[in-house]
Amino acid sequence: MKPTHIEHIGIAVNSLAEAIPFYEKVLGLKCYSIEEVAEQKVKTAFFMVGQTKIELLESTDPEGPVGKFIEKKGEGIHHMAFAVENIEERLKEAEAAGVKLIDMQPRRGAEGLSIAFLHPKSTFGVLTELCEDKNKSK
Ligand code: CMX
Repeated sequence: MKPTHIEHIGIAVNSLAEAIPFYEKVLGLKCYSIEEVAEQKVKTAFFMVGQTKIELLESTDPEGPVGKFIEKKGEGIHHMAFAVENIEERLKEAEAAGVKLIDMQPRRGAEGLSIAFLHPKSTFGVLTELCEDKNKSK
């Protein structure tokens, strides 16, 4: 797959309002965007660290993926996202390698990226996301 870099690390939190001050005041990062992704039942906050982002995830519905995760495991690292090129091809490669796909086709995620998830049961317990910025690769 040869990811170019870690695009972001997703961290599940109970409350963006409570978590953001740690990233801003203690780590000295700037929250540059807050966005609701209704389809994923989350509100997100983004910080840039070098080439990589931190994505804080607050659930908007206890039945959504982050709501269920927090209920089961509590706050913490929720997923890791790799930047790839030609995401459709990368998904086919993952499937051919026996990895269970959550998304057969990429869909639109936060910041307008094309995203697709690989199932944590196939990726050694880490929910893994592939993402591509189609605007950048044009
Ligand atoms: N990391 C690792 N393991 C996870 C996990 C995560 N983030 N989420 C769930 N699991 C594990 C559970 O612990 C559980 O394991 P056990 O069977 O051993 O107990 C198993 O996966 C099934 O968990 P579940 O609570 O029953 O949840 P579902 O099967 O309904 O869904 C998953 C799990 C990963 C398929 C679902 O959360 C999903 O589709 N995630 C992708 C979408 C997503 O996470 N969106 C939020 C972020 C959006 C964004 O970044 O914009």
